[in-house]
Amino acid sequence: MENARVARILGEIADITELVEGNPFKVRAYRRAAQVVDLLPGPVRELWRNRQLTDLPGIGERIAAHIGELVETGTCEEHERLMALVPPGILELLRLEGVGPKTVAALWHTLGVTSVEALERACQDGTILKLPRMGKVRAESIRKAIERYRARQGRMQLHRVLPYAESMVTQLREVPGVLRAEVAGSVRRLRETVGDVDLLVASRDPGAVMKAFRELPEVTLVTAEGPTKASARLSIGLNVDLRVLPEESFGAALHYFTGSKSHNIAIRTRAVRMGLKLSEYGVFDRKGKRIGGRLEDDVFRAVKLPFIPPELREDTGEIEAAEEGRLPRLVERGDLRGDLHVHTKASSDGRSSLEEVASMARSLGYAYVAITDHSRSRPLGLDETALREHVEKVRTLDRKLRGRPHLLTGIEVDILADGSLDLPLELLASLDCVVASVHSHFHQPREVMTERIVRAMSTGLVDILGHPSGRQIGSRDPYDFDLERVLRAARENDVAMEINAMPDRLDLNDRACRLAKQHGVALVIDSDAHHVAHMHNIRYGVWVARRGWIERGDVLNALSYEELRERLRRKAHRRRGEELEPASP
Ligand code: DGT
Ligand code: CA
Ligand code: CA
Ligand code: ZN
Repeated sequence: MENARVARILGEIADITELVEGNPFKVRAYRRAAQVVDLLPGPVRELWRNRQLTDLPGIGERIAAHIGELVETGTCEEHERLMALVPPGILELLRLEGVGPKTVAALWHTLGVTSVEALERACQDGTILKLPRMGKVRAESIRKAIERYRARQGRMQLHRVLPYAESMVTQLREVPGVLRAEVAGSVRRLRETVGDVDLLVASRDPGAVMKAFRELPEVTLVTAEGPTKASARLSIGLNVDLRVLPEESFGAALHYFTGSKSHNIAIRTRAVRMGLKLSEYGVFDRKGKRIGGRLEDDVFRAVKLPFIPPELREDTGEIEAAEEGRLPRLVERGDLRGDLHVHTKASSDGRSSLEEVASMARSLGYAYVAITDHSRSRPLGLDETALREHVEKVRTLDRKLRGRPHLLTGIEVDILADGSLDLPLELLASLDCVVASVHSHFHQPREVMTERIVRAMSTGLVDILGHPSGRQIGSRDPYDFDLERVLRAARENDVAMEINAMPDRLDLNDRACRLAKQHGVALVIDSDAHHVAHMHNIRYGVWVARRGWIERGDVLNALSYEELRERLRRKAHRRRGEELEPASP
């Protein structure tokens, strides 16, 4: 419930420490802990109450105690102590790309600049040039960073918002007189970021709903209120809009407020062409007589279309597809038969044992899971010898498990700067599943990065390209590469593109997934779990796939174990064939 808040406060402890005390170990520890908490699929409160916090990677006794304090009291002494040391607003400066703690400290002490607004002014009137080592080029890049910051401001990642939205809906459903309550807007469409939360309620007693809304623990400040509408600020710093309607309008309103706006406009235009009027209150005929609106499907039926899943409602071809009966049957969480990218304790940053991974896979209903730890170039990654030993362990446990679930041997092998793979090819060829990923030299020029990835795939040894764009939402932009060129090479070499389900990656994103499908490239929805708890995050990847029009048949890990084996085996055969008979240039 409050993971996002706990993560934010741990992150602020890191930021202020970096600014005023500068102990780099402490900074790194808190930053890492913030990320771990942020990516947890369940409430951090439960882990604290069950004394399981210190099982998590990067959470020691000290940080666990802070989290406990936060969970129990809402504040934490260390955070308050540090906050008192810096002017309010200064931490926001650290959110600007290319502005680090050294610059922020200089801005503060030399120019008295302690907020984004003040920095913007300093850029405009040139006072920023008084800072040591600050030239026109650097000043301009700071100005651009402020622009980008403003553009992304106010949107929040879906996984941080969803628990709040769900909790509010659950509480509103309990209010006397309430018949239905749903989340609409971008949250229902499962967009990766959310501008505000839209809630809809059908009730016989709007007054009771408004009162209950004001009293929701998630709501901190009601900013506008009428008899059937309200807007408020949430504790996580986002707005929420509430609409209360009579039951007969609920379906029409659900369609309208689910959006997107451009989808609505297209549907409404279609309705007008058919001589109908469509609004959030219902569907009406030429004479103004209500012909539907109680159910969302009334809207689609009135305009003679099948139901379009909310994830597709972006006016990017879904209406035409619906008309022609070619709407995709979107992949579902239940279609997935396994996870092909999971880390264990064997390499640096994994925290769960093989046995724990196997047992989590079993409890998720998987038939198989691939063990893909890091290769030698990453700190404490596996070298040849370590990988051979690890593979033996995986095979031994696999025999013991007798298919509950099947374990696949594998690796997440680094694609080195020149496109070569980080381990000997014969060794990679002996594994069941090879994920290859870029983890370094992110700033290569476009052509170099593209060729690097293509070269790695043309070894014929790569089954999956891991987190293909390298982005980390809110902290690292995707690297510059030619996605279409990579997709063509993926198709030629039978490489699946990963949809990495880590909520701060979601990589590929929805649009790129759709492009991959159009290129005839398979997708694979992976957790990239570094702790078994992360394996639950797979749902975020499923949502990206759904927004990318992906069906079960496009997804590698929707194959049964036998089908998957057959496919990996075919690929291995082809590989050997090619070695005997090198392809002509
Ligand atoms: P967000 O909040 O930026 O993540 O995105 P949405 O889609 O949730 O947008 P929001 O909250 O502004 O509005 C919710 C829905 O209400 C939107 O998806 C479609 C509908 N809507 C809002 N404004 C208009 C409008 O001017 N025309 C039409 N046709 N629909 C609108
Ligand atoms: Ca919204
Ligand atoms: Ca809204
Ligand atoms: Zn990786």
